[in-house]
Amino acid sequence: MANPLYDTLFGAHDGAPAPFLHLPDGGIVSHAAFLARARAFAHALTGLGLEPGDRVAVQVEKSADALALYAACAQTGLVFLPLNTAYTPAELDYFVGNSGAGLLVSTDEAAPALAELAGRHGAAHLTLGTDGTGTLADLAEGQPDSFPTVPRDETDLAAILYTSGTTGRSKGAMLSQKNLLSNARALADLWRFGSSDVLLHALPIFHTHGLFVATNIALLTGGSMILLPKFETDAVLEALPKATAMMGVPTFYTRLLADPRFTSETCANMRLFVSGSAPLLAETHRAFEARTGHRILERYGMTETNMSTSNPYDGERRPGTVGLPLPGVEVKVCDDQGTELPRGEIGVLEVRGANVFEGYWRMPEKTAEELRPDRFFFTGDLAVQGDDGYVTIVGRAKDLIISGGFNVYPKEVEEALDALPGVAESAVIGVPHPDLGEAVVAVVAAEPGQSPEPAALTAALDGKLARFKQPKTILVTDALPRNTMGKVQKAALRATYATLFA
Ligand code: MCA
Ligand code: AMP
Repeated sequence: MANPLYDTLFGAHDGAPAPFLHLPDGGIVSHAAFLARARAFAHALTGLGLEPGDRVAVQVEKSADALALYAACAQTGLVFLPLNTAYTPAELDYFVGNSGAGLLVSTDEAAPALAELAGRHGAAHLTLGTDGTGTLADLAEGQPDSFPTVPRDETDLAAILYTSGTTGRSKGAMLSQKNLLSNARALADLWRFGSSDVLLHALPIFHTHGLFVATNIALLTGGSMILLPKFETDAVLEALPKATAMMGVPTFYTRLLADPRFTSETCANMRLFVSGSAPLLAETHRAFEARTGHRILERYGMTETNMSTSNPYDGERRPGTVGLPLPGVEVKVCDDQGTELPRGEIGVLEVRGANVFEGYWRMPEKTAEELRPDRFFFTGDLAVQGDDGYVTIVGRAKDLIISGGFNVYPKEVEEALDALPGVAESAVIGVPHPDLGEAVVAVVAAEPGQSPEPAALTAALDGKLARFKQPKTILVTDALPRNTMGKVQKAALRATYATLFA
């Protein structure tokens, strides 16, 4: 195959009149029309002088055109680099600089701040709106209807997704065509997706979950998606009766359950609900089944590994577990030396397979720290595997907070807080939250004689950190609790504030 990713996900549906996207305004985009739009974008991109392997950084709202840009990158051999729409220009600066992107595509609204930023890094800058507007759309106007797909190998990079780390700057996870395709095939097969499926898509499209797990499966199988701009309960309740499948973070499911209008009737046409990105409480699983008769299928993955385990479609979907390794994926639970532990013991989960990424962009040392020479990837998640193979995620060896499915690394928030006047030091923790699963909370020790106001600290973080990373609550104290070694006792803080949002 000349370009496995493009040919398999996109080109296979060339000319197909079947719907691909059902839009919020009632419009329908067929596979054929979607691909025609992608070809026009492909001409626009190559017309800028971009070469295969160049990175295209994209911070745009969710839309049919945003997905067509992803398809155009696949067809031209460009590396798609999607960015959270919540990131501030200060955060974006790093991603554009570190990736050496040749092009930054942003919204019109962000253009004034980002055009200068792109120029500073030697990247071109274009805009893309949600309604067919923007300078990329202008360039696509009147382009020829055909485009010769650029040949690529399955080991070539398809995408880079930045993930934060417990220390230091974010790392760009390099995902090859093989990584994406092998996972899409395994999941579509396991979850029985077909061309008649209608996937309700309310996730963002700048992460693995919404972009690769959801969209790639619909593309691979020639199905369609109801493309909602975001999760909003009313819109989801209205769309659900027309859908056959939905994928979401646990917050989607707790929000649906909190609404009495959500009943088994709403799900009359549904065959599958999938959850991931954060732990789904067993009680949510049970309440969902009691309300709808559906057993949510929980799966587990990471940006670096795509999906690694899943509960079965036909067999037992066991609440509180993330199921069995996917076909072609090996998992093992190890001690901190990397030695495999007997079944039933808790350790760090390691993963190997065609799903596992190629390494961190231009960070060979970081890659070597987490990707072992035998290609097992160190996930940083604490897990236990039963004799029957089912994996349960029991915690995290890494200092990570997952809020509503978004990852927040305490270190990044602590560094931003520590730099503010009146702050001696800070400890950022995740506290159980009924809606978000975990909420970001900061405990700040004031400098002697100072009493910084929480509201002023929050205001000072604006523009520095995306809002989802900002603490929902900042508590000011005289000193942080420390153990005899002088280390801040985050576990004690978590226990103290465990019921803050109860
Ligand atoms: C929005 N806000 C949040 C979050 N989302 N705060 C904390 N955590 C969040 N997740 C803040 C906004 O900054 C804003 O703050 C206020 O909440 C309202 O914003 P809005 O956009 O209306 O929020 P929402 O509609 O309530 O969004 C919550 C959400 C959304 C629906 C849970 O965050 C979401 O769709 N999450 C899914 C994330 C996801 O796809 N994760 C997959 C990555 P203010 O009022 O202060 O301005 S993980 C992954 O891909 C791995 C591989 C995997 O396994 O899947
Ligand atoms: P990300 O870095 O955004 O790819 O997030 C990956 C992390 O999300 C994993 O390392 C886990 O900590 C967490 N995660 C994903 N799916 C699940 C799940 N089903 N249960 C528990 N944690 C999960």
